[in-house]
Amino acid sequence: MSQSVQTLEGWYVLHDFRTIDWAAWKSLSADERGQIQEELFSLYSEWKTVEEKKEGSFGVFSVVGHKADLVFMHLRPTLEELQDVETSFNKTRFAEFTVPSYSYVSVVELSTYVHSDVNPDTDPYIQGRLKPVLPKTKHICFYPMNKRRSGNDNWYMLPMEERSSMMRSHGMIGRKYAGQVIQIISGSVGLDDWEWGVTLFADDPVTYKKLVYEMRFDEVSARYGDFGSFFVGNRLEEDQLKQLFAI
Ligand code: 76R
Repeated sequence: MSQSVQTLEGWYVLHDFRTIDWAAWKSLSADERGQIQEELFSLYSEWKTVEEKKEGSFGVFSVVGHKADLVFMHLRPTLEELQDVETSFNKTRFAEFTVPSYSYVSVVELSTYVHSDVNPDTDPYIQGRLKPVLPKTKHICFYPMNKRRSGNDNWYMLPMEERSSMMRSHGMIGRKYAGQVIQIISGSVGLDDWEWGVTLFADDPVTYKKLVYEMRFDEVSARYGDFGSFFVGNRLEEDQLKQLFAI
């Protein structure tokens, strides 16, 4: 049996994708739409407070294309708290005007393929990556992925050394994009349908294309990467959400 790799876990993550029922939304009076938004924004300000207290984080984004209209990304220390966030959204009146389109449950993960000597439980950099405040970039890109297990291309049968060396090469490519893309890798083995969620943040969406394309040529992605659906979106601050809701 190959040696597995130690992983560090941080906050739990929910990517909650919703499609807006525009016909129902448009049929409301302006007053009703206003009240419903007020209720939603009071929840939004609770999420903000949680983030300020460093007890979690969140981001709201529009999704471009037909896969969804909105994605709410939430991070919390426990799965129970994550569930509470989802349920309190579902109890809002606004939720009645949305249809769930996709969701993804995972936990922020750092693997130890690339070694460091620091104590992960106290190191501020590692702790900051495990319990991240979501970057306030203009765009988000999310997709789930697996490492392949088929025939001769079975990641999980490879010796530790080979996997480490491939992950080093992966990290080197990633590092070229420092300052342009921030990635949050969350593990979902045993939690959801894929093995990882990849969430990328950037101000220029073309950077997603360049980074993901460059990685396709790198062995760990070229030979061992299997990918799910890609979602790309635009960050919505309160004002932009209001604009989106305006009829
Ligand atoms: O944690 C670190 O930054 C150290 C190096 C590193 C690891 C261990 C790293 C760096 N990644 C790691 C692990 Mn990554 N990453 C992806 C994708 O589309 C694709 O081809 C793959 C999707 C992208 C775009 C990306 C970006 N990475 C992982 C793992 C866990 C693997 C395992 O345990 O087997 C996955 C699934 C994964 C996937 N990676 C980086 C990036 C970027 C931009 C970096 C550089 C980060 C930086 O140095 O700031």
